[in-house]
Amino acid sequence: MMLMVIHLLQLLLLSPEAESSQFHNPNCADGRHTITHLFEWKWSDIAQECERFLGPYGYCGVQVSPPNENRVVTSPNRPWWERYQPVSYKLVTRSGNDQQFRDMVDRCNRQNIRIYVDVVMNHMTGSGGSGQGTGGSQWDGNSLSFPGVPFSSWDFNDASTCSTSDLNIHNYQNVQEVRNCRLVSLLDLRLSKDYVRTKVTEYLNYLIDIGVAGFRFDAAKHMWPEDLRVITGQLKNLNTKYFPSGSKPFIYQEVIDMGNEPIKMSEYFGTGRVTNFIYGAKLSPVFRNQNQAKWLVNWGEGWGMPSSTDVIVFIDNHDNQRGHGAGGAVLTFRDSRRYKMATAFMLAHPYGFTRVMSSYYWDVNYVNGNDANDWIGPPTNGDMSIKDVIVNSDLSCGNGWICEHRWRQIYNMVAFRNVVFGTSLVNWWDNGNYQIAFSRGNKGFIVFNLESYNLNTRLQTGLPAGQYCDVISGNYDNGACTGSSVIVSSDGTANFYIPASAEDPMIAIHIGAKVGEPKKVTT
Ligand code: AAO
Repeated sequence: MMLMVIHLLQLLLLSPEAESSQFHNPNCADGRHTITHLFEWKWSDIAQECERFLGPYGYCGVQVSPPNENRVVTSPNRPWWERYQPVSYKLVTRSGNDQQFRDMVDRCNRQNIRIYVDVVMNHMTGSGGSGQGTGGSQWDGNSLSFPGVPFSSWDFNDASTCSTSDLNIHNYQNVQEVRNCRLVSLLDLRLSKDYVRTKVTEYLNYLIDIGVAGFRFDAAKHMWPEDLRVITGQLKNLNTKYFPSGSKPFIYQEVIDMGNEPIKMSEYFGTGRVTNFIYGAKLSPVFRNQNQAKWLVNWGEGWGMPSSTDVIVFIDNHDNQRGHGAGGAVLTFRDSRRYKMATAFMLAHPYGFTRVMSSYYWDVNYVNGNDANDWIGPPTNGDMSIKDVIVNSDLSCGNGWICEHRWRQIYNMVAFRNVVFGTSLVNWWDNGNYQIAFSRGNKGFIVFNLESYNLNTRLQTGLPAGQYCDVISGNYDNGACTGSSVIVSSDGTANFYIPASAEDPMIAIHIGAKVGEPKKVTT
């Protein structure tokens, strides 16, 4: 009997569920629940942003561009994607060097802002070519030599593991091919080898020691879950200077699974969360008036998406905002009115761990339906160094940086999410078409009008009586609303008026922006 109990206990401990939870926790500081991707920012700018904005406005953390040495691509001239072609694991890129990276991690952690590193470990540079990386290391893509690590031809998949004649991936329906051949010709590391695993693990543990909170695993679909299991099993706990002892890194894996390929998101839950690309692809058409908003009543698992705690969610990412990766015509900053609404919905809704994209501007140039400028890198100075992020007095950014994370309608919804966190979605209302509303427990309420006519109706908010600031049209500052406000009566109802022509046809209220009560952006 005793033996049976022990056996059962062992089974429980070893079950995928028990194992799966350990890399799922984002490690946010208390009361914070959203990260932003500061795509291509310099470390010195991110450090300042943690201090002057992200900390005070309630963000949890930042996804940073790959910090390790990459190939210098000059044709085209310094595209953003050169950073997805590693040369070594030294921390030297156009975003900054090792010392600047450490300074950023320390300064951000002091503001309760976590750093999540985009880790490229599926491959090194594209095949062919040779040169010096951003840190001065030599590399040779013909002989497969990367002395900065060092990796040599032994350390890559080849004809013995990949069956296509040119060693590239052609057929996404063939699992072996997707995981053992080269993604767009990128030299595919043999992660089944102990030596390769050790080098990658050393890099991850180096970042953990510096104080990062977790990782995005780039191209996870192209790595075997078993290899990731072994690698993550060798990771250290997070640095106790910033995190409770025993904390595991947060891991979210880039797996594009739209349902039409054999590789499934669920294969990766054992080593962390996954990027849910279905989310932005299905939410964008709703906010483009191509699918009725009333259907969002069971948004989340009800739409065939994985469990809330297994995913990270976002409207667009650095790939699909420019037609790379999952595609799917997602909303972006270019369609800002609809984008703000979709983002507000994401932040108000309980499903998933949320990430806000923060972009830079580039001129699109459509040729046969594709953007010929999809490669353009971040704003640069004459010597191709990355431009500083300038911030204006109205909180917006200059120098070509879009800074969606600084848009009022977005940062106030980041605070909304913090304030209502842990409550369930109640008081769903819709007009049978494109007007919807819902409460989060008795802490927050949001209404959207996607119709071409005005919304003017009385709705149950679930909130205590009082005057609330609409955090979409303004802020709660010095005890007063700078935008419009909503009066909730003692029965919890309030009247809402949203003209179809409103700048942002939505209203959001929560108990952290209630007149007469202290302002709250975290909980
Ligand atoms: C560059 C050049 C290449 C050159 C290469 C090497 O552009 O011409 O050969 O250098 O010299 C980024 C850029 C690449 C760039 C690369 C390296 O996007 O253009 O190559 O850096 O510099 C797949 C992967 C996914 C990947 C995505 C872009 O599965 O992991 O492609 N994303 C990550 C990063 C990304 C980065 C890399 C990986 C590489 O986020 O920035 O690349 O480190 C299907 C598959 C997807 C597949 C897409 C695109 O998607 O399912 O797995 O993504 O195709 O190939 C519908 C379907 C959907 C389908 C989609 C598109 O929506 O439902 O499943 O259509 O067909």
